Amino acid sequence: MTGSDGVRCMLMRGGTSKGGYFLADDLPADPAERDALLLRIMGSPDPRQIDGLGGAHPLTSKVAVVSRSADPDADVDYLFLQVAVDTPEVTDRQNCGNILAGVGPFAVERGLVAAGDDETSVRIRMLNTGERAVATFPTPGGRVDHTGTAGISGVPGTAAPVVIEFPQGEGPLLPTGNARDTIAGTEVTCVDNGMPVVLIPAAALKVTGYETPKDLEEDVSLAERLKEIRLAAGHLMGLGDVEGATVPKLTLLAPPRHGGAVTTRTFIPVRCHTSIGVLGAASVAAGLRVPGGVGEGIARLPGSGDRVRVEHPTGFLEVDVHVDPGSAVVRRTAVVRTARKIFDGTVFPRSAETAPIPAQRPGGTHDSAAR
Ligand code: NQM
Repeated sequence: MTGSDGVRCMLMRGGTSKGGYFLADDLPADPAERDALLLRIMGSPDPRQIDGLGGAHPLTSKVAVVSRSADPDADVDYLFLQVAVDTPEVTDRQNCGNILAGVGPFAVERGLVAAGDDETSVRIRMLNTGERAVATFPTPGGRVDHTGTAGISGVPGTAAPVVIEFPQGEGPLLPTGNARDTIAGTEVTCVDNGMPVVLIPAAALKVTGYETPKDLEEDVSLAERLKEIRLAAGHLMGLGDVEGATVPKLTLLAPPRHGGAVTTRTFIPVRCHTSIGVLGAASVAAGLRVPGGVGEGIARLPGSGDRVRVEHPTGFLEVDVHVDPGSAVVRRTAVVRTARKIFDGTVFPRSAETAPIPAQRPGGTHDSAAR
């Protein structure tokens, strides 16, 4: 399968991310061949991804591979692939809860799951982590309706709600076994409620936690501290060498400013998220509920109920999370997202034989024409 005749693909927004959704059968079965094809489809490596579907940011350079599940407890299998923007890398080492929001509607649109008359629930096995999710969304008259009145921070306008429930996970919430660890001289809480995340008080890194993502990304000494913490945390969290990996994420914590529980700035892991990932927020919310964690004294948790409002650079994300206080076991996590089909059709990958084009040519014909 070279892709020269094109590949069936649906471009969808899932939560605050965007990516190509594919049936597994429409892609090569061999992971190396599949990844090489996806790089050409997304236009990587290239900081602008000018020759592909990617949007020149990790949040818009994502792929969902979906198939019928052989597991009797799941309807479909979902494999998430992060396609790097400016390096030739595709990784399955992380999951993505935003792209997950489009998986149920996509499965119905592709005929993998029959739609209910009013709404449909799709049981999803997430192959990256082995965890499960159930997505419920409106299907009036047996068809997916992407329109609706649900709004989420970071996305203009409204769309149909996708309610995602995560049952109790099997892995430990605290991968190091501790509510607090000291890494590179900084007290952190390492947590995993679907996404490995290191919680760090912003003040410990001499920032306020209210800066813009751009300002934080430009802070070279902050980047160095974060990298040092991340590499050490990777080993402590049992993830091994995370030098080239996209996990763990790093979330800076500061007191809330808009009525929520906490302010966050999340590094994924180098770029700073313009909002926050779904599973990232689920991990933050669960981590704040851990007695003795670094969120104590920073977060303002509601006195009752499971809802935690996680503030981020473009608004907030609400997560329902129930943590058993004694055992630090997460019993249930749920979020509301929206997703939307943007186009459905055939994507034509860049040719495999194309040689890299020099950025500037003598005489600069292309560049000067563009100016
Ligand atoms: O944490 C970005 C995103 C994500 C991941 C990232 C996500 C999640 O916003 O569930 O959704 O952390 O790389 O798409």
